[in-house]
Amino acid sequence: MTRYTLSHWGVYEAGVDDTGKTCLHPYANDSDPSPIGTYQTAESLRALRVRRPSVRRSWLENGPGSAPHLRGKEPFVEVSWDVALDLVAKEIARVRETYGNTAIFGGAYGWASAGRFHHAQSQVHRFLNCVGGYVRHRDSYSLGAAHVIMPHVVDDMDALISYHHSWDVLAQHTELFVTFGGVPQKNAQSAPGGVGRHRVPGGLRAMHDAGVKFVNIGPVSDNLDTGGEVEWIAARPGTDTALMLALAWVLRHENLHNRAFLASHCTGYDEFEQYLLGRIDGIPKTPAWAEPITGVPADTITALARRMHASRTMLNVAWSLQRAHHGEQPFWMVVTLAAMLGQIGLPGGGFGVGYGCVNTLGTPHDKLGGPTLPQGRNPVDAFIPVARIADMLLKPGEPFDYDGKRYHYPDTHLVYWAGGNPFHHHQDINRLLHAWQKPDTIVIHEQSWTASARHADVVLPITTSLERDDLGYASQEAILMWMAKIAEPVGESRDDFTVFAALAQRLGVFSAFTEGRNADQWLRHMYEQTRERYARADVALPDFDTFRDTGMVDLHSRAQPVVMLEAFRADPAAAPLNTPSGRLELYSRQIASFDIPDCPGHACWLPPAEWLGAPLATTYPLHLLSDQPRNKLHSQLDGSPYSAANKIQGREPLYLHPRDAAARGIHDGDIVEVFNARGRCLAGVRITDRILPGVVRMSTGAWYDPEPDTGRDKHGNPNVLTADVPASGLSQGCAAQSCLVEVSAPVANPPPVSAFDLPRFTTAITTDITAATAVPTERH
Ligand SMILES: Nc1nc2c(c(=O)[nH]1)N[C@H]1C(S)=C(S)[C@@H](COP(=O)(O)OP(=O)(O)OC[C@H]3O[C@@H](n4cnc5c(=O)[nH]c(N)nc54)[C@H](O)[C@@H]3O)O[C@H]1N2
Ligand SMILES: Nc1nc2c(c(=O)[nH]1)N[C@H]1C(S)=C(S)[C@@H](COP(=O)(O)OP(=O)(O)OC[C@H]3O[C@@H](n4cnc5c(=O)[nH]c(N)nc54)[C@H](O)[C@@H]3O)O[C@H]1N2
Ligand SMILES: [Mo]
Repeated sequence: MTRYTLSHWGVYEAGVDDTGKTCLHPYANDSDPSPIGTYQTAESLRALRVRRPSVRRSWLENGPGSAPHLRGKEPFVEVSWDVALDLVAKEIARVRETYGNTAIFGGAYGWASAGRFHHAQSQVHRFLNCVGGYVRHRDSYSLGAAHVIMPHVVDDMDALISYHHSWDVLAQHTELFVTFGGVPQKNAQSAPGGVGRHRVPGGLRAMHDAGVKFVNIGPVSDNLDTGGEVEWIAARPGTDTALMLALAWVLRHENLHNRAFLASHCTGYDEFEQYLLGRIDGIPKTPAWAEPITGVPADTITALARRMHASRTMLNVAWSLQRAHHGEQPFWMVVTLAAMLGQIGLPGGGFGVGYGCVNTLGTPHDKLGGPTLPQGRNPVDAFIPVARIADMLLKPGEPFDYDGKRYHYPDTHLVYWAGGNPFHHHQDINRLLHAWQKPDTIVIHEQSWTASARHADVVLPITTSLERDDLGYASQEAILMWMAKIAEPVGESRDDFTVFAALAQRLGVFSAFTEGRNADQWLRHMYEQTRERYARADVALPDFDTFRDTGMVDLHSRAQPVVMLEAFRADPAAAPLNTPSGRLELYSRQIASFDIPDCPGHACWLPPAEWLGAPLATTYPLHLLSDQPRNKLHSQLDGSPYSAANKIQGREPLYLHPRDAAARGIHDGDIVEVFNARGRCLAGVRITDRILPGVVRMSTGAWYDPEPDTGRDKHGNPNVLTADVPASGLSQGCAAQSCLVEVSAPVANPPPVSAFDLPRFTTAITTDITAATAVPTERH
């Protein structure tokens, strides 16, 4: 019997290595498996696990709110599960009774692990709903700006992602593929909830073999590998909108824009054209105008616009473009430009929003949906746009705008996190550190001693997906999996469900939370529900026991070519879009009516606060891209040998151009300090000519490792440098890519990295732990 596991990096089969230890082999039917996932069993990761419930010493001894400035600095005390659960239950009850449920932030953003039942976010949300609700988050770090702008313009992002042209359609019909930000295969290794088969490398190869021409626009050229020639147009980061405007201007000027399509399928082209031609601000958006902004010669822009018109052209933007100040604009503009070309809805033409950013885009599979754990109803209305966490903590009661409405930040006393790592994902960690002192209590469920665990008051040890049975279903990956337990839990770790069930017991909501089922019964129940639903869609699934014994249902043979927006093209009245007009909105009355200065009613060029053309560039002359890491997923598995192999003297690599290296006396392999007014970190140098001069790139994911006295990060976490500012007042999305820095000369004798040393433990001074932990009264 084969035992499988599903992870964000793909399907793996459990095996045994030469030494008799459990190991993972890639799924035989995956032609381009990711190596990342095979390292899940690495010994070095085991060493980083949280083994027992741990409580920060001051919090344990003096109660909630004690010495919050010592979070991340003082030792932990290991306690028994009973003591930890009593403490947490008591604190939840106290915060509810004293301040109400709006004082509980349960946003708990993060990718956690694949698996539909042991899905950390569903578990924490379901539990908090059972105890009266919590403040939630909206949108994601991935697509903060896009989630808010795109429903106004074409459709919501989740829907859009689900119906991109499939790779076979691109290979067959596309002639010219123009992408802003590449088609990064390093990113397509992953998809939230798992990958069935990695289809991006093969998809790109097939396009190349079919003769498709590729143009890659952006500050780096190492993000598009087709096996053949790719034309790289080096452009400054954050300037894609200006470049697209100039392309649009050429189409309009040379009368190459598709007037019929603009009239039949779009609304608001005329308003946009006024801006394009300079009738509003006096500035026609010509190639000559765009050249000094983007660094791309005007002739190159003109020639590309003509080629785009003459070919079946697919335009693509990476998600990174919108993870920036004014990040709504490139996404709105790519739709506008594609609308002017008039090929939207034709096979292989139009626009894509993120081919390669995860494996999902271009899938030929239908959206059947997988098993889900119901989260219940949240009686609390308050929410925050996900990336406004530090603002929420620092500014209780203050207003914020979101999608045209005004809301207020709640007053947070308890932060409850499960399945994410804010000290990895949030911008401007030094600001976050300050904000992190506000709550009385921070509880986190974690597998490993991440920076977020180290900065919590109560850390509850959680199993990995290898240590529990689960159901796996990766959206549109055509695979339904029995994720078999293949290892024993490390230390005293428990799964999130078991922890929440024990807390629910203490808080008098056990039956509401569990519905009388244990984990095994939930798996059976969720599978049966899925089986019934699939039966209604004429997909026969085996009975539960057969499914569990075979390990997976592979629905790959159901693949069908997908032509994006085909029905809308054929008849926009019969198949309207989900926008107010039912059409592509190149000018949005609704957005214009919001009257937001940093997001007007049509796509436009708004310089970011930080870019190479900003006044600040005289002080910090390098644009830092903090992209997604090749050898891990965010901070997950950073302690693995695979991630370690990519480091330089144990630090995250900083890629920079030979010219910028020479100007600073830097050589490949040196350790340097990267800095700006917000923070400083060390990094290892990689010199490359596949990056634009003036731009440096350091991937996210290195575990935050501050020097105690200076706060300088020793390991290379770019979020000590990035700005915690919103993309705009429309979306409040994460704007990590708009960031200027300077890089020092080589640092002699850099201090050793200690990110993977365990935190300090001590025994409590007070031995009377039970006195502090009287169980709260049961409430029903
Ligand atoms: N500068 C910069 N910052 C960025 C980005 C960027 O491009 N630049 N990208 C942003 C983006 S797009 C994202 S999505 C975020 C990602 O940020 P996160 O999703 O927060 O990052 P992860 O490292 O995946 O954190 C997941 C955590 O969940 C834990 N975990 C795994 N499984 C379980 C489980 O079953 N239960 C529990 N309780 N815990 C579990 C893991 O140990 C890990 O610590 O980062 C954002 N930050
Ligand atoms: N291996 C791995 N895969 C991942 C992840 C991971 O951590 N590891 N994270 C996953 C997640 S959560 C997400 S949201 C996606 C993110 O997907 P993206 O947001 O698209 O990923 P990035 O790697 O940040 O950026 C993609 C490319 O855009 C380039 N770029 C950056 N800024 C600009 C710009 O202004 N203009 C242009 N033209 N190009 C620019 C970057 O250098 C990079 O090569 O990746 C997913 N895939
Ligand atoms: Mo993301």
